[in-house]
Amino acid sequence: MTTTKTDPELAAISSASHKPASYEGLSREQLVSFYRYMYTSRRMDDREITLKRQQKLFFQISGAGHESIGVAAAFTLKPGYDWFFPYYRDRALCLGLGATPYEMFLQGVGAAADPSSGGRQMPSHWSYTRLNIVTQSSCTGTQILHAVGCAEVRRYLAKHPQAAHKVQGDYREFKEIVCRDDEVTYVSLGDGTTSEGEFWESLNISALRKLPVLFCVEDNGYAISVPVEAQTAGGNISRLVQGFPNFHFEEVDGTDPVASYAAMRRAVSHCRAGDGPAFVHAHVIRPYSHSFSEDERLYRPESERQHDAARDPVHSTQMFLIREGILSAEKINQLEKEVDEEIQAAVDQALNAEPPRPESVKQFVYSPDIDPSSSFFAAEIVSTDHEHNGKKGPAPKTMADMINTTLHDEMRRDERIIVFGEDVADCSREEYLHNHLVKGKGGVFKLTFGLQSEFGSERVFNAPIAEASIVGRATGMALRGIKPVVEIQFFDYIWPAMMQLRNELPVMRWRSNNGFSAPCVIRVAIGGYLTGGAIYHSQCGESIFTHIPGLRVVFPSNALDAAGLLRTAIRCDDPVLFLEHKRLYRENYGRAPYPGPDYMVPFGKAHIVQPGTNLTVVTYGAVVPRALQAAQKLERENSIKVELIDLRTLNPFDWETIAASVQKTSRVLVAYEDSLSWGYGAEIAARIASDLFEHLDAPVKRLAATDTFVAYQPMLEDAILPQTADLYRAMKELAEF
Ligand SMILES: Cc1ncc(C[n+]2csc(CCOP(=O)(O)OP(=O)(O)O)c2C)c(N)n1
Ligand SMILES: [Mg+2]
Repeated sequence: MTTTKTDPELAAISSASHKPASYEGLSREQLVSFYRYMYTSRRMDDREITLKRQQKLFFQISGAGHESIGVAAAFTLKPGYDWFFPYYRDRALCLGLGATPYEMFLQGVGAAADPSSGGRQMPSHWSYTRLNIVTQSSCTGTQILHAVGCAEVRRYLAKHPQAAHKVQGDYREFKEIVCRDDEVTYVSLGDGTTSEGEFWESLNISALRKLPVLFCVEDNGYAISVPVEAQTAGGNISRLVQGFPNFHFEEVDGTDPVASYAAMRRAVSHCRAGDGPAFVHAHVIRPYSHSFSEDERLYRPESERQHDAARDPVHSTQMFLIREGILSAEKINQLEKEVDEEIQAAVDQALNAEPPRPESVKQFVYSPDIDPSSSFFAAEIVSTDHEHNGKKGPAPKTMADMINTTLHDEMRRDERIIVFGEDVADCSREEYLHNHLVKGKGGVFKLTFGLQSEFGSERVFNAPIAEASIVGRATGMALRGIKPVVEIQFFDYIWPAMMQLRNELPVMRWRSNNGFSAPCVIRVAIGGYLTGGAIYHSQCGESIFTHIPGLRVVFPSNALDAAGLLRTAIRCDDPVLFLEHKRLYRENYGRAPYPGPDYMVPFGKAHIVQPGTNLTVVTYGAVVPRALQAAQKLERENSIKVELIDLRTLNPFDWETIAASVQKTSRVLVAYEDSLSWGYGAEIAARIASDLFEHLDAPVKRLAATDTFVAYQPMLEDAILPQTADLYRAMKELAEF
């Protein structure tokens, strides 16, 4: 037995939910077409397995046993209208929606013309832009949060239809929004995947926001070798999810085409009507091993496999058609012959397809349409003539105020921007705000203060404490053309979102060969020097993210740069991790007058904080003011002139400015707040050592935190993080080397 349900129970589910005579609204012709898709799907799996044995493709994972529920979903949803986040067993679904066998074989052979990924992803990693089938990864469960974010777009545009308008001059020029007011977002997953936290986060948020997400759990009783009773408490996911409000629930024999169709139809109609999410739990089988690389006979006895085989949906549907007099055995033979010929032709064609060019590997890591390093983003400061303290000229703003003002500016300019995160709203209980009973919070650092009051609760709202979902939902929204500017409250708590930040958000464009992309901004409060911040409120760790291709990483050191860089981050077409140093939020250093609502700073352009001739210091973030103090003291006391470079953005970074400076000074110190070993400065130091060796008169030096955590006791914190005195000493030693 592979499920906790007994056969009579399954039979009861099946017969209770369909009346054979009317086939639940499926016509006889539709049933024939239903079977055709099922048979095509199975034959394609078989064919791929043969091709894999012949080493003509490189991997195989089958959708065998999942065909009925897949085609049922395809028959009840609309390709290019509804949205699809399928998983790897959804071949039959994708065929039913309009993907062709040829397209699928192209992915198998890794052809340049593979519409899903251009040879970048394994087979069965579906992505078809024309059908709204969104690129998927191999990670179990990450896609569910994307589906949630995607479904939120319908909810948002219902209230803000103007947001869909196309606008020239920023990412919107390249991001079409098409949204239907009754669209449904389908997402599928296996029984094992229901153990992932992202699944539960998705259920919660879909229920909370009454989103039109159709969850389809394809329960084949196994997750590789782990049976469902060892995976799911009580062995049945339906029982566990019953308490979520606003859901429509179905539990169905997913090998039965008519019952599957009926269940899907009810689920779709609940979602379409806007009544909330739906949950279809389909009991299916897995007649083949997990994948080609796996042998299920190691953990499943022959008797159990035989038992599964008796429920094979392709076989039982064929029998059903004959029994009902819908197709004769002869007609079935003819249909199967036609399909076999179609598959043969598709294989022949795919085997002759060109592979991708090796030179193409760097394409689509970033947007080909907007280069955030270009001079387009070098917008001028517009001076504003306000009075302040009786003096002429605008009041200098802190970095915190400047970020807040920039968010206000950009939200006024661009209705596609949505802000959410933990505590970012002014007040979730809107009536308190409206009745002026409270002033509002607007973030633990108050950076988003007043946004909800100005732009409303559909544009600015609190998210559950679930960081993966903050990034995953943002990804799903951004895929549709919305621009989420979300907040992770503390860098120290970014780690639950790591899977989304490493394997999903920055990979969308590359893995779909530019079919999909998810430009959005993740604002994160980072860093120490807090006097009491301790281990879990002081972390850096930026190099972990600069190591991720596809993700822009920004780290401003002053108010003006924060405004200019945040604007570039929002208007550009790539995902951006925007790191805001908490210690700099309200510092006197780096305050600046408001530069106007269009001020931008391009990425990858460092700022020379002060020019010098004896020594170069390369740094960023909160080390900048400390290094400046040290450099000024060094000049005062020792007449050593330091050229201080503030990188401003870490990916991309400004190699030209570093190289020009080191060629001039021949000595360089790379300083950063994070712990020394494997840190961001290691890459810069290695590059200087490798490319500028002949220009150096001294070894490349690094100064950074100790290889420990950041302690609470201020004396320990001082000893751990690089201080002005440490910087002074290191600069002096290097200058005197
Ligand atoms: C996050 C993550 N962990 C582990 C894996 C390896 N893995 C791939 S499929 C799989 C089992 C999934 O089981 P289930 O969700 O039941 O889907 P099924 O393959 O049975 O259809 C595992 C553990 C993965 N791909 N992603
Ligand atoms: Mg499974």
